[in-house]
Amino acid sequence: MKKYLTLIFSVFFLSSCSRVKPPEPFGPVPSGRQLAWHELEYYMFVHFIVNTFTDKEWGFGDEEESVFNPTDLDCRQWAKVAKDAGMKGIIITAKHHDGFCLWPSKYTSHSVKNSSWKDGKGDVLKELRSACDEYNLKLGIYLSPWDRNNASYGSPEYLTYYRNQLRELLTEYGDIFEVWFDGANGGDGYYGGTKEARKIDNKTYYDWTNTHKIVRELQPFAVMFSDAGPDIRWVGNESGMGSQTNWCLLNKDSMYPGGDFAGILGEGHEDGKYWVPAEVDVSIRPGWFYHQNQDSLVRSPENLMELYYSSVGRNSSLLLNVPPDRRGLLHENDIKSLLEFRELLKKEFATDLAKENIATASATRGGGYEASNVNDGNPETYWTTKDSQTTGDLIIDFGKETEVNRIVIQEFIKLGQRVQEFKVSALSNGNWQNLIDGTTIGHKIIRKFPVIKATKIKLTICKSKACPVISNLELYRAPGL
Ligand code: FUL
Repeated sequence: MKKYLTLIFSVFFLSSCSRVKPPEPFGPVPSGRQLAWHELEYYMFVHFIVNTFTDKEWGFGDEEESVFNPTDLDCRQWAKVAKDAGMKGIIITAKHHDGFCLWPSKYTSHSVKNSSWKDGKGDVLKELRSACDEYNLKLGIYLSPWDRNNASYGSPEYLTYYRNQLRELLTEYGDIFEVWFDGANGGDGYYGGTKEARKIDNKTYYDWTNTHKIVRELQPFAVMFSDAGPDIRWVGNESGMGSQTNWCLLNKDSMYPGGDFAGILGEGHEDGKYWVPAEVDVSIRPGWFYHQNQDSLVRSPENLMELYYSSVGRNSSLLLNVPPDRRGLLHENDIKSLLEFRELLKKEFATDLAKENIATASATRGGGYEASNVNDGNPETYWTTKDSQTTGDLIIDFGKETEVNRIVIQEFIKLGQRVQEFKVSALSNGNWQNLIDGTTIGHKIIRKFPVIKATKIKLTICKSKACPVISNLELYRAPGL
């Protein structure tokens, strides 16, 4: 008995001596649903509605339901392509500004139920749900707040309609990972035949607080996107450009969808009170909807790679739109580009040169927070310093001359986003050469630099709001220079 007690005591004593307390979280931190979203990084947007058949980008709202008639609609093809392309989910325009619904909503006749597709018995949402399940993809919905078809748009009655539709989508189609609230509103529309311009006050009309409650209640794990969050923010442009300085933080209290905030959404707010990371939404074609005359204008695999660097590589996610054609299929040109891009990605990040090599740091917190945590492949471990220290060097020693031209860096964001300035340098021919000057890191950044033969690579944290907490560092020799 005594032997056991001594053993238990010594194990307890030793482990409590060697265990050092982790840093306290600093500033806002991501919620569980936001953390899960950060992991997705790359997913598909699907713009498909009456516009696909009328060759428009914004339908007026007066389109006959019969216009919607895909000859060969196959959501399994979309899902297979998304999966093969390396994407983690699909967000579909359940309803765009024209008001037509891809599911047989109880609250309107303006939907697939009055189209000629499947004699009005079809439901695109249902088909997409089962395709996503088959290919293990997440499903998200875009439900346009602006509705150019609905007669009550602009009155309080419309809000009830909108929320009823939201409830339908959030209760009848399984788990939804993201709900996309678009801020666009051009004013004029069909509006039940009145064909007039209707102005609403973006700030007050939609009473977003109460709409958000519905999402939280029915799909507690879904993140909500808009210009102003609450969970995920627009990046401020539709050209695929994340900002190099990119805080996951936002002072969103006085912000709302459709407001004039594009200028600040890229960088976010360094002193932001809320965790609201950026999502880059961009189309693989010039338009959001399919237009045959854009078949030759599909982004090349190389161009998609640039988008990847300017989104995922800049602490954002990439929501890439791939619009189905009039058959209801993703077009061959788009598929080719997506799959070739996937191959390029594999080659770009083929072998992590930091892994298996020795990582050291100018200082550590000790007791489990050593430099070796940044290249152990475990996202839950990290290198950090004592609380009083907000700068430091992290060095990967190759042990021999090694060519390198890419770096991936991740902060352990569960403890907040901290780093304000960093640089990367290389020990080459006995001298330290500066490769990169940077600002924020966050969930992930990926940076390019010209190929250098180095024996060591050093990440210097020059300025941080609190002790830096780095969970991952990868190095690559990508093809080319
Ligand atoms: C915009 C819309 O007006 C476009 O049609 C598209 O849906 C894009 C993603 O958001 O605000």
